[in-house]
Amino acid sequence: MTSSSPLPRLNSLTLPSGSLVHRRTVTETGIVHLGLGNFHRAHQAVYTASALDHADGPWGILGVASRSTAVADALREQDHRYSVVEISPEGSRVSVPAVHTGALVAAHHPDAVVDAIAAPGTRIVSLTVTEHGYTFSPRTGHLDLDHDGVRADLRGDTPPRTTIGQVVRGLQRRLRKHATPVTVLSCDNLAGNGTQTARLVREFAEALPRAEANELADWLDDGPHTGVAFPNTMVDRIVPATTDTYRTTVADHLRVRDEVPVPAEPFTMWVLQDRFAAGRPGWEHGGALFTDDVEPYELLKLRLLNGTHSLIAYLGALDGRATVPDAIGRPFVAEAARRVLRDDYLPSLTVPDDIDLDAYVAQLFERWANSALGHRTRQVGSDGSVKLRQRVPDPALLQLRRGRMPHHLALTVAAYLCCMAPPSGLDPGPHAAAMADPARDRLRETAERSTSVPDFVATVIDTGLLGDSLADHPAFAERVAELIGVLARHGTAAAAHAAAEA
Ligand code: CS2
Repeated sequence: MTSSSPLPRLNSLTLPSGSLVHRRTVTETGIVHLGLGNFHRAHQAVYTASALDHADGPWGILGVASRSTAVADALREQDHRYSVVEISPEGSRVSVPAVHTGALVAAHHPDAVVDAIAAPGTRIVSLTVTEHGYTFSPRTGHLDLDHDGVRADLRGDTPPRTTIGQVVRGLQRRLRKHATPVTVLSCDNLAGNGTQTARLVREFAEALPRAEANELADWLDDGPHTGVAFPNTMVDRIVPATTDTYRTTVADHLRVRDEVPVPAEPFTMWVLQDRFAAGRPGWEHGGALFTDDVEPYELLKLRLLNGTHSLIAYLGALDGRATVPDAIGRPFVAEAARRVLRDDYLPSLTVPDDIDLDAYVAQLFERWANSALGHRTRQVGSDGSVKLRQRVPDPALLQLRRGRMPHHLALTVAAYLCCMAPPSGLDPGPHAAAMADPARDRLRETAERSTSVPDFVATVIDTGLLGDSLADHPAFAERVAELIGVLARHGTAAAAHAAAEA
């Protein structure tokens, strides 16, 4: 804090005037949102605030955190207010969306989540649970029926704990009580996120005892009786983790204490299919774009931004860089980013007519270089086993089938594996060590059992780290292994040069 006298806590009474505070009082909950992290609070919530500024509607949001109590507790203490701090090199801009009507923690109140999804007033169930939260098998992409949580949720003797379990049990209760239509809206970085969510939901429903499966089948079917819509969406805004710096910024700007502000870049984009079963807020008033054909936008963003982001994070971490702007500031990382984007991702894309590609790419580099944001390599590098599955295999296969080696996609996988299970002689450093990943232990065990780096990479690819199909192209695993060898012997920059020179 910059002030010596303690500041009052942000809440509905201390909302200061003269700042960017949305002053409405939202009372009716129409949206149940699973995943109360920073991204949702700086993206969908902000669009919802703009929609409600334009016209009232029943679009208050009940935010559901999966396990962590910190945000939900703080929000309750702050009458569900928090601030969004937009950070650019030119300065910060603070606003308070004020669209949440409640906050709960699913792990503590699992049945309340099912009830909320089933409530007649709920029109949209939205999700930002990260790639990891969808409990699909990285190998097959299907619902992971061996996952302990999925198995428990299918047995159903306790309230559901997985996202897909919560959604299906909520829909089941809804169907039994009143069968009012509802939209399930995935806002995560999955290719075809609505389509994938619909499939995972149906796979869960089909794995239930026959009578329950039959009961749900019609309602979930994409046919005339369907009661549930699953629109596809492309979401984009870089949102780092909260630190004390941002709490101080809010204190300076608003003269109140906010324990859970959300930092975000100024850029924001949302493209959605307009297929809602029970209405939606006027998100277009916040700048959202509605179109029938979301896929080209999704793939453009998922590959050019997210795919390249992964390479920047892994190379940067191995090079000792804590943040994405520090990493992209290294000329060899910037060059590798340019090459993966242009040579390996771009040929797999159809660029939407309204996107000026050169401007889009130039803007990506500016966004990554936003040093005021301090986005950490460890944050982008976490959960690589589930993220890379969405980013790398399809464009890699396209190139391999055309007879071309996607060297910088191989470099992405090589750098990722060096962060997770480094070959002997390589110290990946603290930023790689801090990356959380559900596959880390398995990758280490595989490395220990392997006779050589090529043997390790082949096993990892053959056992489906990037889906099934790359196993048909052993040259890809060989190239990954070569680049790991260069990285271990000569360093990160040398590996990037080796990828570029091939
Ligand atoms: C990042 C994304 O962590 C990651 O994997 O690539 O979170 C990225 O910052 C957002 O998708 C930007 O919209």
